[in-house]
Amino acid sequence: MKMVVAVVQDKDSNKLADALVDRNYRATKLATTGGFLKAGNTTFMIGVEDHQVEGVLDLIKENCQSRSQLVAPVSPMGGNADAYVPYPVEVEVGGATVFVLPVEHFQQF
Ligand code: 2BA
Repeated sequence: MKMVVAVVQDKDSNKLADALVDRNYRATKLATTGGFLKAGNTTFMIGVEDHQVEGVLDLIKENCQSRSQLVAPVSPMGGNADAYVPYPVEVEVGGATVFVLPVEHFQQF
């Protein structure tokens, strides 16, 4: 068994959740925050049999698109003004960041 952990953008999360239910995959959605943008994103935990991993990855790929996002400048406020960038910077946020982890034991009570 594997645990697929996928960090996706909030905009894609409902579409992906619906697609997972349609295909009978079980998932848990967590409200998370990206460390860099400090903006909300969504993390899915999807427990599947090994042979289902490719199907889940395809579904994530189909339902999550990459977009550019602007990072607002943060005032140095006593910090190092040399590193301060006074204008918004555009970053490309991926469709999904995915980790596939082995599951040692699975049990439901
Ligand atoms: P954030 O950490 O908010 O990152 C958003 C986007 O900002 C990233 O998109 C990347 O394009 C950029 N970025 C992140 N750290 C950067 C840095 N140190 N310098 C320059 N640009 C940087 P993605 O790479 O597609 O990541 C989207 C979200 O996925 C991340 O949101 C984070 O929540 C998660 N993520 C990405 N890589 C991860 C990892 N290795 N471990 C855990 N979570 C990760």
